[in-house]
Amino acid sequence: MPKNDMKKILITGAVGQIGSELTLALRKKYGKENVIACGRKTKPSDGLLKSGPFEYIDITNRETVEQVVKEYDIDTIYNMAAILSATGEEKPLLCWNVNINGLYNIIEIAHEYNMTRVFVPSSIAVFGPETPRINTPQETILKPKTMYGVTKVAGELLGDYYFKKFGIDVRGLRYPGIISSETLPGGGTTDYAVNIFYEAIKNKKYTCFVKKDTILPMMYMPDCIKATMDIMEADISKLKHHCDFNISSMSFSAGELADEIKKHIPDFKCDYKPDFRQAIADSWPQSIDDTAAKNEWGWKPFYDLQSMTKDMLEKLGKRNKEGKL
Ligand code: VAH
Repeated sequence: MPKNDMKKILITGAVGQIGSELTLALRKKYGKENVIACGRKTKPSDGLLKSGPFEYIDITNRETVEQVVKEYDIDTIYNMAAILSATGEEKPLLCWNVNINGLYNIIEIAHEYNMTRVFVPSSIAVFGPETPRINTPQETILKPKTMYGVTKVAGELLGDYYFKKFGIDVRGLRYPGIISSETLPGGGTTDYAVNIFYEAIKNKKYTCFVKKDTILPMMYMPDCIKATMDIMEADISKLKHHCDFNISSMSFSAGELADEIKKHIPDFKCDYKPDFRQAIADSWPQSIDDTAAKNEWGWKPFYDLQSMTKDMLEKLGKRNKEGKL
């Protein structure tokens, strides 16, 4: 298939943390009328609504997805709808239903309508305490201790199965924690790394729900968006992996993040009161080996802790001055 063979794209979870920014990036590249943003119930922002078509669907209800696929002649799906790790521990059945039954509907529809490609996000949550935590290998033990992690391992295996059995071109990335300035995350263990910026600007103080020395792999949203679009454009003949690429850009502790923010807001105070999410964070890697992504499709991050912090504080500071934070 030619490289830019994605002509009509459906993106689920389009009002979420990644989905809301990915929608705008896809519209910029492929044309706003060619990207159908879909959400389940959260009202999209005026900006998102103005940027192109929006439809309400529920990926756990196959008919609602199929209706949009037929109406817009969809040939590519980015399935960004998901229940994240913390919410998944509070509501494990909902997590399974959305992340697996919903995913199954998406992949089966892609199969039935012979679609060009499907993007299925995975996560470092596929790893568990038995996995080497430093420079975690691409091929290693996957024994997650969260329902979210279980659904991500199952999602990778389902995608690979459909690729091998039916030739459905399913691709996926093991996202680290994603930090962004436009849409707050919801229900993730890494949400502290986003909330800290908002609180630092609004209140000059933040109580972090993991310990100061908790180190996790993180990525700034612009790099996440680039990786997601690059993998979907990659030449399939060069890919040895499909649904489970490790990707990485930086790792830092909650304390190092707070110190970097203090370089810009000197009187910012951060204290630490770990909750149930500490155990989830402790089961995940501290750093990731993404050699496969670099070799197979040229993955290369741009942002580091310093440049991300500067950009985040500039963007949020501007919105705060406009009374929009
Ligand atoms: C979560 N943000 O915290 C997600 C992500 C690696 C973490 O998958 O659940």
